[in-house]
Amino acid sequence: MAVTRRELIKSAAVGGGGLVVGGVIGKTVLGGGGAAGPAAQPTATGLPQDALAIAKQRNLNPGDIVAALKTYTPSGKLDTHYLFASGGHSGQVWVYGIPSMRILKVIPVFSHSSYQGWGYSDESLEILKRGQVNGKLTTWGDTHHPALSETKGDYDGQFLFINDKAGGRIAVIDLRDFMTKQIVKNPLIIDDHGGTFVTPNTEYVIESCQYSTPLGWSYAPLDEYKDKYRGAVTFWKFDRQKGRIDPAQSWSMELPPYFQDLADSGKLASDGWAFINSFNTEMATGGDAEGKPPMEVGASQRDMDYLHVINWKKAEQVVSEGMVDTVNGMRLIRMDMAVKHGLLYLIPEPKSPHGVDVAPKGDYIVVSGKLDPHVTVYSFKKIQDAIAKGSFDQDSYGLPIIRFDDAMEAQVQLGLGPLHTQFDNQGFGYTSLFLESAVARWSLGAPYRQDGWKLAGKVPIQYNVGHVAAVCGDTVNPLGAYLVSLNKWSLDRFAPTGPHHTVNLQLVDISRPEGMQVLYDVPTPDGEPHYAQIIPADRVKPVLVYPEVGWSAVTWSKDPNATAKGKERVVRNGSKVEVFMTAVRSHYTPDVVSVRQGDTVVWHITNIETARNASHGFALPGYNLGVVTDPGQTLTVTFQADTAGTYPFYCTEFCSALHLEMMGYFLVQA
Ligand code: RUQ
Ligand code: CUA
Repeated sequence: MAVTRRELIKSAAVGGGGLVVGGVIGKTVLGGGGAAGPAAQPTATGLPQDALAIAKQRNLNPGDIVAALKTYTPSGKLDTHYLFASGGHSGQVWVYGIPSMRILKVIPVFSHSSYQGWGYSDESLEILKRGQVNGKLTTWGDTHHPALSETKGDYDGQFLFINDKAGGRIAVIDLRDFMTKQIVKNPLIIDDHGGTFVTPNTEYVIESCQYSTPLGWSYAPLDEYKDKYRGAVTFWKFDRQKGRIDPAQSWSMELPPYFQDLADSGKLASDGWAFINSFNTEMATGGDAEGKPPMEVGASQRDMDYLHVINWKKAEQVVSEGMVDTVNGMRLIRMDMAVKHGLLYLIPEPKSPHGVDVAPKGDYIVVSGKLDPHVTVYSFKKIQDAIAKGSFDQDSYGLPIIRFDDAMEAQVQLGLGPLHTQFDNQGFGYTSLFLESAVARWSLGAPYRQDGWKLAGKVPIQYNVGHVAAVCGDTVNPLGAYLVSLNKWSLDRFAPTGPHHTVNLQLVDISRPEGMQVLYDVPTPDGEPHYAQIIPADRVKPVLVYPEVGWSAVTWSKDPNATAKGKERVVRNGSKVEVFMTAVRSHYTPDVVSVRQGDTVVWHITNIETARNASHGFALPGYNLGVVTDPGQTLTVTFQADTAGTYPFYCTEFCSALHLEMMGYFLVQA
């Protein structure tokens, strides 16, 4: 039945959005009242149509309504910021929009994604293979810390780096198409944690070890821990022109087998330096079955662990002069060289430290001890003065230890279980309090604020907050506005879904001097984000279709196997069959491919669409193959036709009204 324009208008007038919005703005919220009349009748949702009546029935208080108005993003309106969050042991990266907290994309990195064909195309498999660990194709990861590329200490929106704690690996994602382009395996360490952090012009991507092993993780018994086990930090050289890490230009520094933890790069005042904290300077190795203290007890005996302070500019010099060993192909500065050339210093830091965060001007370094109610603030100037003065203590490896009182600027009591700190544009720091389930706001001393180092407020968080991320909150120009707390436990926040609970991300308004306000909760569907970064959306400039038809997302140039319309073909060469196929709504050309059992099939697919959104999938049941081509993209799948049979292939993306007809036959004759 055709609907007339008049009927449309009439239906809109009775129940439609226009009237209700008018009611909210014009009458209910601003003007009050207005619960009478037909709009007040409950609908099938059980809710009345009048805004104030809805608020009343849903038990929304004025704060809730303000939060809703600050986050609600009407259909068709875009978010103003991107949040790039690690996906924890999903091995992926997630992209959210702020303030709506809508999930925009999952970027497959270390793990397969059948939705995006990641790990099934030759191109993505090749990237995963280069990142193999111990010669094993490693199809998952534990992503922790995303780092946006920086220019002069500000996010430039070009690249994103992410580490895999479980594999000691780093990935490079190009934000032109939000795709992973490279995975590098660290040849010295089997796991990492202090990655990724970039130097202010993305000269280097920093990755440091977590759990010590002999370098290259060769075997050594635990009673040789002190002599044979080591930590390490790697400075991966980033080639911005190529958009790739260059392992040949990268180098590492040997560190003591203290479990290195979070890291941060110096900037402005401290440009050229890097900071890494550590725990287990006790060098505990477990052994509870033999009557030794359990690992976590053994690793928490001392009151102080060590902040590692590294002069990477000078280290770069030492590397270029060849004063290095080469271990597994990686240039390595040994500890004795580091001491000799003044590249590495330690500073005591209290008490099972976790986060280390450099303040926006690079002048202060903030360390959080998980078992200490304070954050400890070190002055970079004091550190430099202590180095110049040259009176140090020494650890058992002969590394110089700067005395705590010589380097410490302030200790600010915040609460229980401080972990990670971000900054805003008002001279405040924001520190997660894990044990207290809160975020503390505190004022930095001069030159940031005149009111001195002190706590300035807290907001409760649901629950067990790990990292926090504020807008550009770890750059030289933090912008304040929003903070997202990445909470480990959600407990009672969401409708239950069985015993495995989701993680909870909370959006917090930090723009108001009078206090912070939690605006919105969002459950994460598949992983545990550790760190995240927030960038204004207009700094990221992705392409909407690939620049030319026949484009390789990997080489960012025309793919030699691109197939133009009309040039589709099947080429047999002995037992190798090469298919040059195009995909366009709603057809594959060719749509019948016949081979003989045992043939090697190399199947090139070019999506010849130039229209935004017109992606086509390619599913080949029976061969465990499923890939997706985006508009303009060419990719390849190679496989052995090892099992005879009749295999319909089809498009997995509902691309058109004739999407179901977008299929063909792959015939394998015995
Ligand atoms: S972290 S556990 Cu950044 Cu607090 Cu990895
Ligand atoms: Cu192409 Cu569905």
